[in-house]
Amino acid sequence: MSRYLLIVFSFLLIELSVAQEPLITNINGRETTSLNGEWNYIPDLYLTGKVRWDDARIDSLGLPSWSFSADHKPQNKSERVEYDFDHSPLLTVPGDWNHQRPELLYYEGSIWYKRDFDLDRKAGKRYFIHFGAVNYQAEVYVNNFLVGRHEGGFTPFNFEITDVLQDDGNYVVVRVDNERRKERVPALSTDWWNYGGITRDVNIIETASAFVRDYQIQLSPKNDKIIDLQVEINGLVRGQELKVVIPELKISKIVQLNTDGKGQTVIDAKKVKKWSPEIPKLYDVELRLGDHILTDQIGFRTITTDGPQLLLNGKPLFLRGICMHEENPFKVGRITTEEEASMMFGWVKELEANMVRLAHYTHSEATVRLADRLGILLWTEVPVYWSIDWENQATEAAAQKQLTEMIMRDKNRASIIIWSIGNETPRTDRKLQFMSGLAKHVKALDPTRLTSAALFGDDEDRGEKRVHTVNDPLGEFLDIISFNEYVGWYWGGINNQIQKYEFETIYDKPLFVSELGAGALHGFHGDSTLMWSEEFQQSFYENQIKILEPTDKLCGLSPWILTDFRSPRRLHPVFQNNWNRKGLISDNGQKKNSFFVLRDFYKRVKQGESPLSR
Ligand code: GCB
Repeated sequence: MSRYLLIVFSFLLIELSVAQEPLITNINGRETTSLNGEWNYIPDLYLTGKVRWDDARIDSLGLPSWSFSADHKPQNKSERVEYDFDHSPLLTVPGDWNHQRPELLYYEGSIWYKRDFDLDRKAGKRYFIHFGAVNYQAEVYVNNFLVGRHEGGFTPFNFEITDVLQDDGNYVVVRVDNERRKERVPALSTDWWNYGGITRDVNIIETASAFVRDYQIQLSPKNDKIIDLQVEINGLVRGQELKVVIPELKISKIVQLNTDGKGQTVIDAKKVKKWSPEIPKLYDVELRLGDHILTDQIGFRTITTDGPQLLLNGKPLFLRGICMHEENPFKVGRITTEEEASMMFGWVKELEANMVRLAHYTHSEATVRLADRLGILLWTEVPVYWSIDWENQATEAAAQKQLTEMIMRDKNRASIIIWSIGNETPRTDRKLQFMSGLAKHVKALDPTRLTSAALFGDDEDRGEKRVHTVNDPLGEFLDIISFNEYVGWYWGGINNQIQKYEFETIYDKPLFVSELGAGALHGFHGDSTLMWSEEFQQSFYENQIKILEPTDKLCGLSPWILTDFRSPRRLHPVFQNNWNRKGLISDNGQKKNSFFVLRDFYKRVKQGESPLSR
């Protein structure tokens, strides 16, 4: 075989052996070593560290020394090596690269990350490297072995590394690529910053040879006196038994495991106190396998619909919502800590809201777990957004994979009531096929929650009234009919003309306004017709409340948006400067007039003083 063929063959073998590993859930409850902290990085616009077939050397089973994954150091003073992690600058993980270095603010492409780590390896144990999220594509090398590759910027993934670990001198290299591409999800155009990098925690998980990989423990959607439990073990389980224990309820139950490591049972839930925004009760739930105990904190509640009614624990519910990006306006970057999420949720509580639409992608697990503890209801979404490549099957597979990973990670979180499969998508046959497939996929994975998507409707004049009807055929496949409503901003005339609007849907299902909003620069004042003024935004909100309050079937709204956020599409040099100004709170944490308008409305709804009060 020629040298060239040998190289190609070796690369192919390496590529083929890279399988996607099933996700290990509940990282909090496991033995972990954190790899957060400072990582050296090399930006690589031309992929120099990956593509150099001409000059390759195969080092036994590892990758060639010129590949950045090798972290190769010159072996003598004459050896030419054209990269050097040790003298390269540092980025903090977790964190997007854009806000950490001015020269990376607009960077889109590949960056190589590298760090050394020590691990006290124990005999008989297995090790996995786990990433909370990397935007968008990650290629992970441990000790110069490609252990796995992942696509999708907001969901977790892990790879087993047991066999490539060394006693000492371990290192991990990750090539992160956030290039926007037509076939990706999202695709080329979004109204948010394309923050790149290792944006969430990195951990090494230590497990026994057989361990509880994943489980779903939720009230049965058919009978709320029963908890359904499904569990899956990774590794050989012959002869082992799993016990589930809820100490506070004095529940202890053996689960029989099949030879494929799966088991299921039902648990009596008569004594369970239900989770709700008012009393967000969580129970410690233990899964005991051998001498190992995996503990989670789980709340039990039902979320259902009955015609146009939305019901939480069987009682009518109105969603006093607000949308939120995963961005901290103060640091102008991705939220990476619980403190930052806590700051955002603090504002949500001040607004008298009980629900947040986490737009437009999966936010971090820490945020969702915090919502569980605070009693905030959540809508969570995948970035099937605007004009993704509907005709492309790889795009469809990528969307489905992101949905699967989101549901896998969060299916035990009481706060999440709605899985959203997308935002503002065209009404075409192909999109219907694509997204109805996603809706069915969600139901198959998790029948205990509701599905939705932010849809479009049509306007029609009916005498004095102008009626907006939400009629997207996708509604047939969804539990909640949601639509983004920009009457008075993007359509329907400005502000004071919007009073004759009415809203309806052709479906006998709850109707939800997933967005409404208008831009205003904090501190810029004028009358209610002056574009960008706080008064304009304030009167927009006042009018919205007037037109929405009489809406039949309305089960809630989540205006756009809690805080101003960065967007490269927002180019007005005076009023925008790369900021979308539809926040109720400015980029320096100042509340605009409209914050108080919405807060007072939500107070009224909460106190039973609005036709929308439930
Ligand atoms: C929308 C989009 C959202 C945008 C918003 C806007 O309809 O769903 O992502 O940021 O409008 O401000 O235009």
